[in-house]
Amino acid sequence: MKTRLPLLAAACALALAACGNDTAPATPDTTTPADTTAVDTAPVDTAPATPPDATAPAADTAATDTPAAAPAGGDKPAATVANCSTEIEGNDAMQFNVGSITVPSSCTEFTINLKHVGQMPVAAMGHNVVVSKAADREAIASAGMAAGVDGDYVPADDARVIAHTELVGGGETTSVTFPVSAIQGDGPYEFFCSFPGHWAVMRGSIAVG
Ligand SMILES: [Cu+2]
Repeated sequence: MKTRLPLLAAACALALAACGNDTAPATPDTTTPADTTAVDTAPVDTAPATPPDATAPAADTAATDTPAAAPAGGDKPAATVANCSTEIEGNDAMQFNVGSITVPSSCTEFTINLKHVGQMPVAAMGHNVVVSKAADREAIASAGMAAGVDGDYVPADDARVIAHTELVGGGETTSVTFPVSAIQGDGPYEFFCSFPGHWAVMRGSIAVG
């Protein structure tokens, strides 16, 4: 026993966290005898590190599930692609009608036609299509605010912008064509509307398939 106590103390010194927690609850210094029992039983009580462990992975899975369950384009359908081009629609409810675009690998260039099917003017509900790495979307949109409506809310001469259309209002159409090789690097890539506030919801994935 005499040898064990120093060992315990040493163990406690090493495992500061465990022992610190045990000693803390045994607050009253007056109840020294109680302390000893507390220390003895406490490790056993703390041992149920199992429940925290059990919850931790659960929380982790939930965390990873959420982004996976919320892809860039939400649950919107994939765009219809033909002849190395597609047409997507934006509306007055701040929505694109598609959530993803798959570009055929046989295409060397790809065209996105944007049709604003709403009626609101460009200053109030303008839409464009910007293609970039998903990781650059927010920074591009922030920088684009300075460009204003006349600058299509796209930062000028910004290498992060792979392609973009002009900004259009209700009833208008626009389009942009870009080399497919531009989205064959280190993605993932997205298309989004850079109108202030729209980029958070008006977006989807674009990839070469
Ligand atoms: Cu928009």
